[in-house]
Amino acid sequence: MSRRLVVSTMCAAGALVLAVSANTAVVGAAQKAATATSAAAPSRDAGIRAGYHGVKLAGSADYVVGVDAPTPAHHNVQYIDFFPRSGLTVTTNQVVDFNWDTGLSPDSLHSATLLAAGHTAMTDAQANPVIAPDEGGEAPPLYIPAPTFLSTNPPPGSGAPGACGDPATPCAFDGAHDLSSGATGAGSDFFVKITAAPASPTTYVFHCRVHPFMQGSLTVVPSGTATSSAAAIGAAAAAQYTDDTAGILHAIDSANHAAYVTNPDGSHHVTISAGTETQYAEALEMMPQNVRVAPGDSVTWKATEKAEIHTVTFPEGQASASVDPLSPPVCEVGSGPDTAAGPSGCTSGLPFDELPVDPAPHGPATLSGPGVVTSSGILSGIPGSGLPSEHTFTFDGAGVYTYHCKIHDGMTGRIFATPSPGYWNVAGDGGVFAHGMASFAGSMGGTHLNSAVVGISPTPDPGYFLAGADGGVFALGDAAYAGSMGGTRLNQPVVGISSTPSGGGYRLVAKDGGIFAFGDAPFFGSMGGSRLNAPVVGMATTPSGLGYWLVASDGGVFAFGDAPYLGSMGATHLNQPVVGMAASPSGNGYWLVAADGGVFGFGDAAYHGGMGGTHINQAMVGMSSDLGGNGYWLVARDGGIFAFGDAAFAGSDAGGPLNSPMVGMGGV
Ligand SMILES: [Cu+2]
Repeated sequence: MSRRLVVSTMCAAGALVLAVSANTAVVGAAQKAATATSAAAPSRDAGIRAGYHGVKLAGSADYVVGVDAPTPAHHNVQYIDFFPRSGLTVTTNQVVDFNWDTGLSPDSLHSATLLAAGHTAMTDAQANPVIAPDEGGEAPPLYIPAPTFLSTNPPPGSGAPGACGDPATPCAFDGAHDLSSGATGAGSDFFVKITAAPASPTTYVFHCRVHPFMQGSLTVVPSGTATSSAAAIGAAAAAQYTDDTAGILHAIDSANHAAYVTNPDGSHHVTISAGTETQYAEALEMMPQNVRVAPGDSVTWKATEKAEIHTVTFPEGQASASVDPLSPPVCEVGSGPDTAAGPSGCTSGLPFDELPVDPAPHGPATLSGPGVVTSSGILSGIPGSGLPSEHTFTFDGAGVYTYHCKIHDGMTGRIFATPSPGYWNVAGDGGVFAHGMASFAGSMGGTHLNSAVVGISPTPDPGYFLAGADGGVFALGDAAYAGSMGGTRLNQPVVGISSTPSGGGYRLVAKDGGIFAFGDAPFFGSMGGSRLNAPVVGMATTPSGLGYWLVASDGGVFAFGDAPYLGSMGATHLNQPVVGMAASPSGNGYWLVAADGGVFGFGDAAYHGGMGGTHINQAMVGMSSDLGGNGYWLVARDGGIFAFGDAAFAGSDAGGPLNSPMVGMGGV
């Protein structure tokens, strides 16, 4: 086992991001919530790339039409949209640049296909389907016809007769023949010169053959008639991008949750999403990307998109090439098996005739450990496709399982199978006490520390981070150190740490609500610089890692990033101060715990009991949800553990002498 120990004073400050956004004095809980929400809003907007306006006029083009648009930060979004989709009025001999921005999702694939008069997206999709049954009962049973993906003319610079598409040799659109760029992705351009010269204004549809309902239109008017202004086209594209992006980020927030059900035998069944969509954009993401289970648990992926297909394929990358539903291009042979398309192409004159598609699942439904090669086959919510919309795998062996979609390679996820239940308690001197299935990965007990340890956050790798009041971070076990505030003067001491679900980063929170973010944990705002009624005492992270909550000792809750605000105790009289919080694994709820053991649940974080009103020997200092979120543990200053719901009691440290009181806990 590797053991990476980082002493705080040796740590250079990493990605320091201090709080600036919230600056209003806050009074009651309602106002706190409102402030937190408005503080969070600008950071979401910051995820939208500034400066994209759909127009980057190249010297030789009169107009630019964006094909798809840059993916928002931290996301893999493909826009099923042209920018603008609203009509463009042009005239004969003008040039339109269809532009695939360099910032598109790496999985984006679209054609810009201009249709002859009288052709519609629907008639073109019927003539050039995305996917069709192979003729003659061949195996595999489906194929993608070449013309759907190929350009109608040879590519520019190829020297072949009719080659076109660059600024020097734009392809001619005469209005009588379809003209297609072929399917392509980020960083491409397709220059089209309008040669159609209708006597009266005539509208032509353009669309994407990969996503047939992604469409826009060109109206060609006789010369001398007014045409669109490039500035107006740019403004329309920018407004459309803002709307599309807000829509897909909202859809991602709705889908980015794991639903846990605990079975009678104690195992869990988890349901997550493979992609989500709006009319104009698709999230090519496994949501949540990182999911924690116990060995023996099963996970169901739901693919509900009506315009996209996906697979869930283990492991990620080339190692699962044998179960890829897409195989290399072939030439169609009238009788007998199709043959591989060679460099000289097919007798049809095309470079290839079709791409075979095998939609079936291959490999076991139960994975004995990471490295097992298996695939769901093609999943889709496309109505009438006959394709299943969900698939379930069971994870028997402990370990980290990587997977992805074989259609969209960048659509990745991980399943962390960690024995459960168990928990770690941490004391102020850095001592760590592991119970149940939680494995001990080292501690700072017995080491001289510059300041007291204030919290622990487990990672899936397995291991955990400890945070010191001075902002020092200690990475133990396989937890990967990503920076700290040790050695930097802080306005207020750090009071907690919460790692991302991947284990690739963490955030520290200070007493004044300041947030310090490291590794793969983006900063989405903080309460640093705001006047707080009560000090911040704890934090929790959402399942996506793209949001977090802070809690103050008066029970006020502040939500940032994709963390929903679901209520607080800020306006309620409490017998004892709040000392900690835990998020429900769905991301749709959280619990607060007070020093007297009172527990307050919000959202889907159900109340399973607490110690409020009961005599306890020592004050509570923290809490943790169990794996399924149908139970939780509380830990007291003397190491006493109180288990509720289906969280199993796995031992405590009460009764034994502690060198230093407990300050927090983490569980699985
Ligand atoms: Cu996919």
